Amino acid sequence: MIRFISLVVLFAAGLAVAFAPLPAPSIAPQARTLRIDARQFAYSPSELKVNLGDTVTVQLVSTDVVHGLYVDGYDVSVEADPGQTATLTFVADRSGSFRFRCNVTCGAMHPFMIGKITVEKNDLLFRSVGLATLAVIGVFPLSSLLVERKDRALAK
Ligand SMILES: [Cu+2]
Repeated sequence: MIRFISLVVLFAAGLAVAFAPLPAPSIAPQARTLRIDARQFAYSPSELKVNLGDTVTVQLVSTDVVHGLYVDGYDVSVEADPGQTATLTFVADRSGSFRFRCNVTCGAMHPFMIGKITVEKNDLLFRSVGLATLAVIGVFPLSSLLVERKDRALAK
């Protein structure tokens, strides 16, 4: 009976790990608007972080000459005229680190005008690790329950 209760407790814990809401930063995908200032020969900020599944809107503001922004791995780009803001929207559906670079020749140091966007996995990873841990723990009461049944059956 105690083993049965421990199984129920484990099952409940599994449900909690799988479905309980987590604190704010790791919640469902959001729409994010990020402003990036572009000037010869840098972006500001040059490093961005979003979560997997976020809808990312980049507002590229050029403060001197024409600049572009191309995101490696996503194959999306935008161009901003001097003093203007250009908008690029995409869904961050691939996790990892991606370079973004200027794709408009803007001067001598143009090839070095790069930045990085990191798309972080959301909480799915942590939930699956939690469930796997519970599954491993759960094997022990389950197996001892089965052994006990078999012992009882043999005793009869
Ligand atoms: Cu450039």
